[in-house]
Amino acid sequence: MNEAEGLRQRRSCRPQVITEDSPVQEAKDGSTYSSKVFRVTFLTLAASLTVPLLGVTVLLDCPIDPQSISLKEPPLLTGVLEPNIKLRKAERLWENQLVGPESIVNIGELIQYEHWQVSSSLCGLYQNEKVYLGILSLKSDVLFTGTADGKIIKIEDGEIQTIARIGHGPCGTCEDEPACGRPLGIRVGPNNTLFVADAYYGLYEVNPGTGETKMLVSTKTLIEGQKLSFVNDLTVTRDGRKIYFTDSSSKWQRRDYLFLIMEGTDDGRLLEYDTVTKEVKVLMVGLRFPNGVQLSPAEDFVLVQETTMARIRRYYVSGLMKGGADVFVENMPGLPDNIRLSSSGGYWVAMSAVRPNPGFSLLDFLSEKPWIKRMLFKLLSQETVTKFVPKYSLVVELSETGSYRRSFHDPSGVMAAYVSEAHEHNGYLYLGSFRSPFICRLNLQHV
Ligand SMILES: [Ca+2]
Repeated sequence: MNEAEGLRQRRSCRPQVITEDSPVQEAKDGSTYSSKVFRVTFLTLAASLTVPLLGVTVLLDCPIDPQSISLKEPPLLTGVLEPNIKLRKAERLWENQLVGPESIVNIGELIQYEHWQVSSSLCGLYQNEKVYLGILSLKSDVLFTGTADGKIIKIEDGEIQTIARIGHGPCGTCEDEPACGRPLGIRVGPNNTLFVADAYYGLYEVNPGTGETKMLVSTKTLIEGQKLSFVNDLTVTRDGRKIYFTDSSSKWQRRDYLFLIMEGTDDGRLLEYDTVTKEVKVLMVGLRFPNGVQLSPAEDFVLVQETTMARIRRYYVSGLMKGGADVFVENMPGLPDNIRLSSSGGYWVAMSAVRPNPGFSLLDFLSEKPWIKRMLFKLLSQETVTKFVPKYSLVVELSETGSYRRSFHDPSGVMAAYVSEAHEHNGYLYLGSFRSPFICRLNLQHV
């Protein structure tokens, strides 16, 4: 129904309210004049608002086709999952100097160089003399991350430097994102080369010294007849031969991640790229928002975060179970993003949305009510719906078998917001974020 029709309805109802409330009728049914006026006015008002609203919701297109998803009751936040404020002990680094550092790696560089001293001559009359002083070694800790404005940056001695860019500007809005590019997962391969998963462009190798980029898998190439629309994360074998990576959806792009979650789209895949044969294989299909990936320390399986289902799947890549798959952790207390190794042989999992229990979980409430989701997205934008999802940052450490070891919380995301990854390095957890303008660093000795 359009606005003009709505107005016509309201106009046709109003006069009747006044004229029908005659003293004769009042005497017949015994009700007071004022209560009847109130009742009729209320019903008229309700009808005049409901009818156009229903009309609008029926006529409007819904951008998603929501599926009913069955989730178990969320786990109780007790024991090791008991809420705390340990994440608030983190410190913010490089605030407002970078945006959305989703994934983080460190390269501990051992730089060796010959040290010469040049003795200068007076007024350049004589040729300079170089005196050899020996080999000098310098251990430098360098951090790399990909940001929301499409850059791959290097942070050394506190200084931020852009080393590469896979897409091109302008950047900054959702419309710009496909051309700008969005580096998400980042890993270090053998010889300190970087491997990057760009949501819009695909899989790339980046030279951290020169910034030279080399395309490995393009999103323009169909893989088994299906396109890659949302390349998310990657994990690399120690020998650099195989790269396992996720494509979260072939329908939705990164900028529409809320549509992907709310629709429950199940077209995500786990893929394998062979750096020698250059072949891409599909290992898993039918995943609902496959996100972070991590090879086990023994490199016998790959863990895949299945965000919409709040669980971690496992795919065996070697040994007797090769080609098999099972669930590593089910029914998690939040929606898992990236997963990284912990120094104790387990895994760090970052979550930016939790499923509180006790408490109300909007995501669980909506999971089996596709009609509410349809109505919601007919009327509201993704950005508006996002505001209804409470901000809550949660990082859990899992043991090698998938049990919870410890958890760090920041209810309301006061210090660490929108966490996407927990990367452990030298006794610290570096917390990546898909939208915050900083990196958080948590000293593990203080929690
Ligand atoms: Ca991710």
